[in-house]
Amino acid sequence: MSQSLNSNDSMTEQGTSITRSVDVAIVGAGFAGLYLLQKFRQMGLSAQVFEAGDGVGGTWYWNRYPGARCDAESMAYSYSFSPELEQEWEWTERYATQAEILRYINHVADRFELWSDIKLETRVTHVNYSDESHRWSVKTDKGDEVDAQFCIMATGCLSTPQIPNITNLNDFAGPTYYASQWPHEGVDFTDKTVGIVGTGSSAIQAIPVIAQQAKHLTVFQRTPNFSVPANNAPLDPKWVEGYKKNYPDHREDYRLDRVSSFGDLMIPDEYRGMSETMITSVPIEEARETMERYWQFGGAKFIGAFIDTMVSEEANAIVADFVREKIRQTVDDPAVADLLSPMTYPIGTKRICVDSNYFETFNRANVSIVDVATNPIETVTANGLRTTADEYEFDILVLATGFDAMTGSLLKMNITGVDGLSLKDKWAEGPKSYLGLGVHGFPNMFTITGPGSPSVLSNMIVSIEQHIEWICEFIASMRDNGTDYFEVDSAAEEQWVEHVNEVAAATLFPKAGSWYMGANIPGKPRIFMPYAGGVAPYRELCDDVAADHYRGFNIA
Ligand code: N01
Repeated sequence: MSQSLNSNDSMTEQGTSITRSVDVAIVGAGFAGLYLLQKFRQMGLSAQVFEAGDGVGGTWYWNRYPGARCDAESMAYSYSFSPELEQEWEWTERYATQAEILRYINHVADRFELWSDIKLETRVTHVNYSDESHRWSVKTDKGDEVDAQFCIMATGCLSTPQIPNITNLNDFAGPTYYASQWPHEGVDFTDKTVGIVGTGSSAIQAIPVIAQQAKHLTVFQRTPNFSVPANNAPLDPKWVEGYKKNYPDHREDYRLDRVSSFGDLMIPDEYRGMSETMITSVPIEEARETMERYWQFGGAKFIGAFIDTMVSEEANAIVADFVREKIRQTVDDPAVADLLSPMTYPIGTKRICVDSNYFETFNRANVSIVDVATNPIETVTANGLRTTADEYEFDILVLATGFDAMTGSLLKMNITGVDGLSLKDKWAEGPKSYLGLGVHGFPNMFTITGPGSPSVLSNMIVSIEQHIEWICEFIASMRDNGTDYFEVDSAAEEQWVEHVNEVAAATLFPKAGSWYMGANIPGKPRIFMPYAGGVAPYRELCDDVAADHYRGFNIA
């Protein structure tokens, strides 16, 4: 099925809409979309990127809520593909703020002159494969029509906000803000009373900051979360200088999982690498001492202090007890501490949160917590909301209610493949893919960090770069061999899905009603979506597939 790539690259501007035939259509201009564009240009391929936001940055464009910052450390949460870029960019804090990351990604778009092939404020509405031309047609809400050999979904894992099914949500007379769609001009909470629904990572970052400004903040909590202090700090320029000298080695450590997936840049040497110790094999005092050191060091690395935390209930309970004890020590009111202590799922099975003064915030006189698990929210009212027990009034409503994770954005786009098969139908019982990269029935389509890959269990930038480099090598090898068509083999897909499920079943992850499991979205199939086998083994496997003539991909 060989057609010469890049042979039909004509661009016609029709008013504000584009009609264009390209080698690659890319959906999304976050970290993945920008690097894809840069790579394809280097390969001499034409590409068109569509982005719904009016700027680049993806998750960092949308999530501007107060206190938003990354929970992976900044020196590692950045591209490694350009030595010049990594040397010239100066991160200022251990964990970068959303604003700093957005500046970085805009700098990348400027530096590599990416803007001309990105169409902003444009939402992709239809993505359809033609059985006749063997090409993809991509249509948008602005009337664009792009015809492409390959289509790549760089849509992010947490980009479709969940609208909570709370009765009369629109009845609230004051302003309502979603954490994931925060106004660019910010929100002034001075002298305002505020209600916030949700206590996930977003709320846990926002609550301490809103509390400092608001007259009163009421937190409506359904499920408490485990959270570890970030111990954020400015980066020491001398330390950064030393780190930058060895940047390639540090990057390799991340690629090969020689550090925790989340990051341990500033960690003293004795904590480097993944723990080899089982908590159940050491005396409890020694276990507590180790946990204390990790706690003081700060960050999500805490969850990797012992190797058995995510696979043994006994081990997990020791770690969870330690954190609950920390909550009791921090929160003055024992009843509030009890409410904030997670009891219903193993630690780490819902994404561990990383905070700055979250539990301390509940000692403030202007902060109160309402348990909406015991007394569920009945309805939003004009002045606030009513639970089965009481009525609450506030001026501003904040919803930090999460996302339709990993599949939400893909399923919104009306993607159809061979014989008009829709991705929605194909995934009706949960996402199925081969390596989280491709889907049987959807030839020449790739998903970046899709379900079935480590994605959200890893440093996203490391996984994004791995996927993109693997895809580009695949496309280059097809070109070298005079081919330009692939379809995932159905049996390879089945086997991979089975493997992903087996690996998940060997962990405690399925024991929580988490967004990893699709459990936060009513009616969504409960399947553990990411691949829990680890970043390094996964990379090795992908490389092995490539070396074995792209085993599992039928190429023509
Ligand atoms: O969303 P969540 P998030 N009534 O789904 C509650 C990444 N992230 O945006 O648990 C009442 O975790 C819901 O309650 P429950 C990170 O991967 C990263 O906070 O369903 N409550 C929960 O408390 C993270 O895991 C960073 O019972 C309702 C909350 O809303 C992921 O994004 C920062 C409700 C949703 O929590 C998602 O985090 C932020 C209802 N009807 C996010 N519906 C960093 O890098 C929902 N809830 C630091």
